[in-house]
Amino acid sequence: MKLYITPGSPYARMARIVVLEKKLESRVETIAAKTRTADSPYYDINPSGRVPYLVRDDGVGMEESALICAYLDHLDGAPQFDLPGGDQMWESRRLEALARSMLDGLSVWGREILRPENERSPGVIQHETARAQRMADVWEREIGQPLMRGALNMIQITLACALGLEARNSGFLWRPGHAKLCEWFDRVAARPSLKATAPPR
Ligand SMILES: N[C@@H](CCC(=O)N[C@@H](CS)C(=O)NCC(=O)O)C(=O)O
Repeated sequence: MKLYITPGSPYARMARIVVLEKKLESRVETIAAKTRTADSPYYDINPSGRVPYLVRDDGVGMEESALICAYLDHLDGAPQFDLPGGDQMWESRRLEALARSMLDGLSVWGREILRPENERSPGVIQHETARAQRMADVWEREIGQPLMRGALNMIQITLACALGLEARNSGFLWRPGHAKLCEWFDRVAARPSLKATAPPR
């Protein structure tokens, strides 16, 4: 299989973490794609131009980090990162949505600061800065949840990839006042799969 990524993409990082956690390196070739470039040859592979993108062994391509992570996790018939069902179903899905919401906002902010300075929108940056602060406050309250403390799952992977964007965005200062979140993040970020996929600064 081929997994198309960019080194700085938090969504691609989620898929890269699953590859490493599931020891799929020999089955999945990770390829850096040229995104956001007119006429990139990558558009012939994935017309949306986004990463992550997984081209399966049968040649069929799939996008969306959640789908790709689930597919990779299920390859061996023993998924580890699925959210629980039963009594915990709605709570786990609520938390996953909360982590995804934070990540989506940070990605909008990240895209804005990658634009040439004269094209950046101060309004968008202000809006996303405030959203990220509010979301860090929420997560400081939620981080003690058993689902965030137990075995690695998709909620934890998503939140860790969101908070890890501090490396790429000097304005994303989520640590002050969030001691529990710092303790949680630093512990999860020390896992080999997270260290190996840490975004470039
Ligand atoms: N909802 C998608 C989001 C993927 C996404 O936005 N990827 C960004 C990189 S972080 C991208 O490929 N951007 C290139 C572009 O927009 O052309 C997912 O979860 O995979």
